[in-house]
Amino acid sequence: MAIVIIRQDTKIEAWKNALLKANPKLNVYSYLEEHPKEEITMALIWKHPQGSLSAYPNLKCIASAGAGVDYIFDDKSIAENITITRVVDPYLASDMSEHVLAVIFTELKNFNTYKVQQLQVNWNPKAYRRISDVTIGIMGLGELGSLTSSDLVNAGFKVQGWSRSKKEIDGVSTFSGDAGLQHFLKETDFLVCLLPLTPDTYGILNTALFKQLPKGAYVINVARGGHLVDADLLYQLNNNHLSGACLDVFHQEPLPSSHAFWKHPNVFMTPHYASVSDTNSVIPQILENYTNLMEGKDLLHIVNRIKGY
Ligand code: NDP
Ligand code: OXD
Repeated sequence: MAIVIIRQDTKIEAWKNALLKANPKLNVYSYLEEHPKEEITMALIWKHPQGSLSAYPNLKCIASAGAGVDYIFDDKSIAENITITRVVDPYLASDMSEHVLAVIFTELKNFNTYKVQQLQVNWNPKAYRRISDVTIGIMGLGELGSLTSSDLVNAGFKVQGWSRSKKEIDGVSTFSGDAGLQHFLKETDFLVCLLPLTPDTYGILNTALFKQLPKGAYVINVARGGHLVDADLLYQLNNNHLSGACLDVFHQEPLPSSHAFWKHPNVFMTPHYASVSDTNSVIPQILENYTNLMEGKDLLHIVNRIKGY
């Protein structure tokens, strides 16, 4: 039995070294080196080349090195009987929560406006808002959304959450399903998308949804680019229904240089780096799953293929 690491960024060696540091006897390979394909039972992957997993006839588990698995479902060559797991990690959740809080405070205090004004040598005070002035709405109350909601409550915000099934989170007003969405949106001043990307959630951030937010609402998309209809966001920003947006994720990454978001004064962008799997923190769950796989035991953090997350 052996593990292959497949990803197209520069992090293969870091993951391989971290696995070997934790267990020097492990058989672990980069997909770019010569390796015995029939021995591979687990593939640790992140945005792999589509079709590349078909090279492994004895593959039993695909372990996503991140929380999202939409890129795995996009690969139609993957056999139905292979178990898919994903990362559930305290740093992944707390890093995301810290990112969302930072964006909201930056906006309340007008820091982006002041940075632009500073570069123009322009001294121009603008009224700030307080925590008590706004309601935050979190779409998706899973591992990341639930911690983010609780941290916002602890910071003093009024917080609402929306998910597929109804959730109970201290201090958070929760809504679920299509019926709950309308009520959730009408009071939401800062909308945070933390949904997985599935056929049900693709394009959910669109004109029909934006129109249900109060005028001046601010949109934060830290989930996937596919949730957002870019043209609809631009339209609502340009007609001043929405006051701004902070985007970490895009349909195409890196975002093409010709895209209107780059130069839009009310769009603030980060390069898909809101929260990144911490190798040292994540390795133990990968190794535990590898051992479980060898011993025929249940795996941790299995993705539900029907739900798509
Ligand atoms: P989880 O699977 O733990 O939670 C998903 C939540 O979304 C659940 O509450 C689920 O509802 C809800 N949901 C799913 N489908 C629907 C739907 N159709 N309608 C309403 N609610 C729905 O995911 P995580 O919290 O771990 O991660 C969320 C996403 O964040 C990831 O899929 C990934 O795309 C993104 N991400 C982005 C990062 C970045 O750096 N930008 C980093 C890490 C993750 P229910 O509880 O009822 O099932
Ligand atoms: C993830 C991500 O899904 O980094 O983990 O986007």
